[in-house]
Amino acid sequence: MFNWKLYLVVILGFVIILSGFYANPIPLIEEELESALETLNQPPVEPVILREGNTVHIEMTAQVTNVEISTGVFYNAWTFNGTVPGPVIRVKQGDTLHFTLNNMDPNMPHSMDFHAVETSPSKNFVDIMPLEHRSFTYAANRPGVFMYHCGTAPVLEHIANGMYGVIIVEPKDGYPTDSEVDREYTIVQSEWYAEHDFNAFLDGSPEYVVFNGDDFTLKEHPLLAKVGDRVRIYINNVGPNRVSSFHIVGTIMDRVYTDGNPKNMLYGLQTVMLPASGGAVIEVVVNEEGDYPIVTHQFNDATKGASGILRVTADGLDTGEEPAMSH
Ligand SMILES: [Cu+2]
Repeated sequence: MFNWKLYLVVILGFVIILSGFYANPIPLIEEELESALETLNQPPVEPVILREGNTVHIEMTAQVTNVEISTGVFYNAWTFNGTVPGPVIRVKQGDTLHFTLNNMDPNMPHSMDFHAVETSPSKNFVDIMPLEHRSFTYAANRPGVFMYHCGTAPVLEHIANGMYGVIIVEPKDGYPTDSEVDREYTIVQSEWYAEHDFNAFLDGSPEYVVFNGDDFTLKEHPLLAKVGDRVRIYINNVGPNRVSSFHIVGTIMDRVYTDGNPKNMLYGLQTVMLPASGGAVIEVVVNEEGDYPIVTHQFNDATKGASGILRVTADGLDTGEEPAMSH
C-alpha cells in the first residue's frame, strides 16, 4: 500500500537539504572552522625558569586561553602561559637570559619583546610561527620593573588580547631600602576592550581597566600588611593605551624608584605617573589599621575596575571582611 505520509516526509527532507545547500554551498566547513576558533582554550602551561650561574633559562608559551576578567565575564585571550598578565619573571642585573618561546597557537605568529634587554628587535624579537619554537640570548644589564609583551604586528591587537607581563631585574647592589621592607607585591595595570574588536582597541575606550588581569581579585583578596610595615609594590602599567596615576588612598609614598632603577629615587609622592609600559618600585609605611584603597587616580579607569585594597591589621592576617570602602 502506498504510504503517502512517508513519501511526503522524504520529499520535504530533500527540499530542506537542497535549499540549505544552494543558500550556502559550504555551510558545514565554515561553521566548523568558526567554532574551532571560538573554542580554542588551551590549559595553562607552566613557565620554566632555571638558573645556572649567571645564565637564566626561561621557557614560555604563547597560547590561547579563556580568562575571567570580571565576575562571570570571560575573554578568549592570547596569553603567555595561559594567564593575563603572564608570569612574573625575576632575574638579577648582569644575568644572561637564554629565552625560548613555544608558540602553541595554531592560528597566529607571536613573539617576545622584553623591555629589560637592549638588543636588535629585528634579530631577537622576531615572530615565531604557529606551532614552532625558537631561542634567543641577551643580557639584562639594567635594573628595573620592565614590561614584556608580544611584539607581533599589529602590536596593539596582541597586547589588547592579553600578551603582556612584567620582568623584574633586581639591582646588583639592591635598593637602599631593601633591609626595611616587610612585604612585597606586584601589580600590573591593563585594559580590556570589547572582545577581539580592533576598532575598540583603536578607539581606546576600554570596557574594563584592571589590576592583575581582572576587576575583582584585589578587592576580594586584599593585599595584606601589619601595622608598621613597609610595603613595597612593583608596579607596571602595560596599557596598551591608558596612562596610570597610581595612588594608595591614605598613604604618601615614602620612596619611589622610577622604572625600578635605584638611581631614580624620589621621596614623598602622593601619586606616581606611569606611562604605557612604565614601571616603578613604590614603598609605603602603614601605621594604622584599616583598608587603604589602591587606585589609578584617573577615576574613570578606577571605576572601570582598576581598584583594590591594601588591608592593614594588627597581626597582618586577613579579617575576611568586605572592604570598608570601595572606589
Ligand atoms: Cu602575539
